[in-house]
Amino acid sequence: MKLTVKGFEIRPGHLDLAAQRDLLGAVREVVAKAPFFRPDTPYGKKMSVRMTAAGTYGWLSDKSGYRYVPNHPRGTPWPDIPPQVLKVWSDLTGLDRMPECCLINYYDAQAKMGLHQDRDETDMGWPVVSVSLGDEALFRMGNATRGGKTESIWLKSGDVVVMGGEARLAYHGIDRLRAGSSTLLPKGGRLNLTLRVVT
Ligand code: MD3
Ligand code: FE
Repeated sequence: MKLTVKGFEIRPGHLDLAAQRDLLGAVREVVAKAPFFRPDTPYGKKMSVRMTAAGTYGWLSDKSGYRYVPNHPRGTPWPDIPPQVLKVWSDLTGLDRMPECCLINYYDAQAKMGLHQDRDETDMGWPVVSVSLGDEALFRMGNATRGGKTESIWLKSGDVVVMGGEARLAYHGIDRLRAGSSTLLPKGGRLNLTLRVVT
């Protein structure tokens, strides 16, 4: 099924295998400096998705809520966003302004992300760019208000999505992974990079 929400632009296979491996190498360097952690939700459970970030800000969830912070929970600044990642942003958005956050989500075979809006950024006029690496994931998107119809699409390794316009404020989430659908990550699972202007 093709998503029909205005402002949702998918580039299937934007990254070839060599580019995916190159990005994966860059992500591993970030993760070596800023290890994955499982954020606490404000309602007391841990998220099933593991997270870390690169850039001047990383996104954090804990008992006090959601926000962007300049440091990893261990107290060190987030690593720089790798140049290969910035190139994806520039190539797809054509913007002069660079993203301030590259959130890195890791999904194991059981992980999922409930329907939510991304609204912790100052200006929702900037697009969000998402890069999928590894196992395929069932992405679901609704509208800017809760409830109502949703549409689903499988995001595959190398796909890049640009969310702007109405899609920028649409509810979205990840229902499940198709475990074993990609060999990019030796231990399986899925990485998602989301690039955002935060301030
Ligand atoms: C639609 N990540 O990090 S990426 C998130 O696959 C997030 O890890 C999912 O939702 C993931 O917040 C979905 C696709 C995506 C990212 C940001 C969006 C879709 C979006 C922002 C607004 C609307
Ligand atoms: Fe989101």
